[in-house]
Amino acid sequence: MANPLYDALFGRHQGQMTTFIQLSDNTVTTHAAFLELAAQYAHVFTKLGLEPGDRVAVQIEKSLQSIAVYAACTQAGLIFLPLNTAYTAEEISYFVHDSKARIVLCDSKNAELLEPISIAAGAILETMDAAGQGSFSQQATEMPTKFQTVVRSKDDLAAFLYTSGTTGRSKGAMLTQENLLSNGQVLTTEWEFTASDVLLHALPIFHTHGLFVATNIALLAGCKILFLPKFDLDVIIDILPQASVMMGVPTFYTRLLDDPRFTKGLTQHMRLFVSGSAPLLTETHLRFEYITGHHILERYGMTETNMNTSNPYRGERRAGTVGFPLSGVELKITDSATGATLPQNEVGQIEVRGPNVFKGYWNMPEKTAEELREDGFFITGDLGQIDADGYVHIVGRNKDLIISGGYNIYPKEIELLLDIQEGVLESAVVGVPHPDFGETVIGVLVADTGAEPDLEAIKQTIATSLARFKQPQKLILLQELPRNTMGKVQKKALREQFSDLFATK
Ligand code: MLC
Ligand code: AMP
Repeated sequence: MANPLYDALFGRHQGQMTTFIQLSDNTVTTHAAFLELAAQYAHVFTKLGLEPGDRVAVQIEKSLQSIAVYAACTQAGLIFLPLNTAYTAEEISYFVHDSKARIVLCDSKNAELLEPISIAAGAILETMDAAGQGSFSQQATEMPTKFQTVVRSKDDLAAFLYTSGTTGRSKGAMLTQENLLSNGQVLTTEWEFTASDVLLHALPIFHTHGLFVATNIALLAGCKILFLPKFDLDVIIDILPQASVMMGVPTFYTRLLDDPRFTKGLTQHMRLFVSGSAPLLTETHLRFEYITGHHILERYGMTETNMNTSNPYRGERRAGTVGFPLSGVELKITDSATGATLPQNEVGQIEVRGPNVFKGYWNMPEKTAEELREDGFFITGDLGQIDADGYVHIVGRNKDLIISGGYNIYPKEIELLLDIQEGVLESAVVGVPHPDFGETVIGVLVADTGAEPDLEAIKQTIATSLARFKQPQKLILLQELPRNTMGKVQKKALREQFSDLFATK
């Protein structure tokens, strides 16, 4: 095939008058019309001088047009690099410089802020707002609606997704056409998607879950997407009768369960509810079953690997587990000190291998070597065990990571900023239980001798550097940080000490 990913996701829908996307105002776009728009965008990229393999950094709101940008990148052989809309200019600057992006596509309202950054990085700046309008779309209107698809192989890179790290420096995970395609195909089959499904899509599309799981599956199955800009409880409840499948992070499901309108009657017609990106509490799984009669299907994945495991579509969906390795994915539990495979039921680090596993971190060979073994196994940083029936349980993390509402936050990045604030000697950032987001961020500070750090001023200062969801919900001043005999900060003790901070809604 000329371009395996484009052909499988998009090319085969050429000329099809089937509905691809339905927006919240009920306007629909057919596959055929969508592909014409994507082809026009591919022409704009070419006209701007981009060549296959170039990175396209995109920080725009979720829209039909933003999906067309993804399709255009695939068709033109460009590397799609989506960025969280919550990122600050400082964060964007890092990603654009690190990836050496050739173009930055941003919302018109951020253009003034991002222009100097783009210029400094040698990138072109174009705009696209939430309605899909801007300098980029403007140029597309004059372009032909057909584009000669650029030839690619399955090993060519299709996307970079940045993921934070324990060192505080974000890493660009390099994903190939095969990584995305193989995973999408396996999920489409295992979750029995067909063209008659209707997918309720309220996830952001700058992460694996909303883009490579939800969108790619719908494209592979050829089904319709109810495409919502974000999770809005009222809209979801309103539109649910039109859907057959919904995908979400646990926060989606706890919010729905807390609403009296969410009943068995409202969900009876649904074929499937999928959860992932963060742990779904057993209690939530059971409450969902009690209210709706549906068992949420929980699966487990990550940026570097796409999806690794899933509870079965047919068969027992076991609460508190993430099911079995997907077809083609090998998963083992190993001893973190020796790397030896551990027997069933023993807790160790989760390692995975398969066509889903990424090619490494962009320009970080050492980081790649630390996590991706020569034999192809990727050390996920998650701790788990496999029970007697083969179900994988995630029991913790070997990495210092907080997951808030499905977003990953690495404490190191925040600690590095807190440590340099006036009057601060040192800091520790931990995640504590939160009724809506699962976990939320708090920062514990120790003052320099005799200093009295101004916590409000610190909050304001770090807000210019960190996306809102990473900013500590609370800063707490302590005399000293708890340490073990080796001098290492005991984050577990801090998590326990402050576990009740957000206990009630
Ligand atoms: C928003 N806020 C958050 C937040 N989302 N704070 C902490 N954690 C979050 N996840 C903050 C906003 O900055 C704002 O702060 C306030 O909460 C309300 O903002 P909002 O925009 O109204 O929030 P809402 O729309 O309700 O968003 C919450 C959410 C959203 C849970 C619906 O975060 C979401 O869609 N999360 C999904 C993330 C996801 O797709 N993850 C997949 C990663 S891929 P203030 O103070 O200004 O009011 C991956 C691999 C895999 O992990 O396995 O899938
Ligand atoms: P990210 O790096 O944003 O892709 O997040 C990946 C991480 O999310 C994984 O390493 C896990 O820690 C976590 N994760 C994803 N799905 C699940 C799940 N179903 N249960 C528990 N943790 C999950």
